[in-house]
Amino acid sequence: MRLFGTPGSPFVRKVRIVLEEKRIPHEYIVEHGSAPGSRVPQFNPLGKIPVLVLDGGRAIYDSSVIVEYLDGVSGEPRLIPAEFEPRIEVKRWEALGDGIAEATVAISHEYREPKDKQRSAAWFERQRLKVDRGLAVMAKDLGAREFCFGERFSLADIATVYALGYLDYALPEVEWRGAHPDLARFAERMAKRDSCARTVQT
Ligand SMILES: N[C@@H](CCC(=O)N[C@@H](CS)C(=O)NCC(=O)O)C(=O)O
Repeated sequence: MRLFGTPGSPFVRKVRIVLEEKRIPHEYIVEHGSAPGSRVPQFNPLGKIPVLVLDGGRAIYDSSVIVEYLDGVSGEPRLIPAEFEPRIEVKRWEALGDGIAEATVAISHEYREPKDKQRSAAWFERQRLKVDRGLAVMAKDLGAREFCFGERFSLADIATVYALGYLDYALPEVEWRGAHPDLARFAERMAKRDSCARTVQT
């Protein structure tokens, strides 16, 4: 199978951590959907990365569906619980990670526009609130526990890793560590994990 993506994308990192955790053989192709001649739109009509292309040519997107596919077709370690309630809870963490990452992507892309073309201060404030409120809920729900959900590493932990990692990468001025020491402690521990260390955005 082939994964199309770029190292800067938090959603691609999500999938790469899952591939590493589950040791699934694959080819990682660094390609953005809007690059001239990109093959991404041919596999994902939305032109977005990540997109996973199976050996027979079947394409899977977006990152949530890819992760569910990878977890379903391979064995241990299971990253999404099979049982209904735990499954919903882990997927809620994923939604939170995605939402924080989406708001961070939106802010950092907007910063690249010339000052006079940028959106209003109210728009920036709305995006920033998504990040701040999202982090506060992550911190509260994690508390002093070792893992975001249950007693073992899961997609909930991965969601927190790519959301916080992308924040550091794209908006380093957001000082979340001081406000959320539990998240800081968690991030420090996760940074030592192979799958997280190998996919870190620099
Ligand atoms: N919900 C999608 C989001 C993917 C996404 O927004 N990818 C960005 C890169 S971070 C992209 O390809 N953007 C190009 C575009 O929107 O045209 C997922 O989880 O895969």
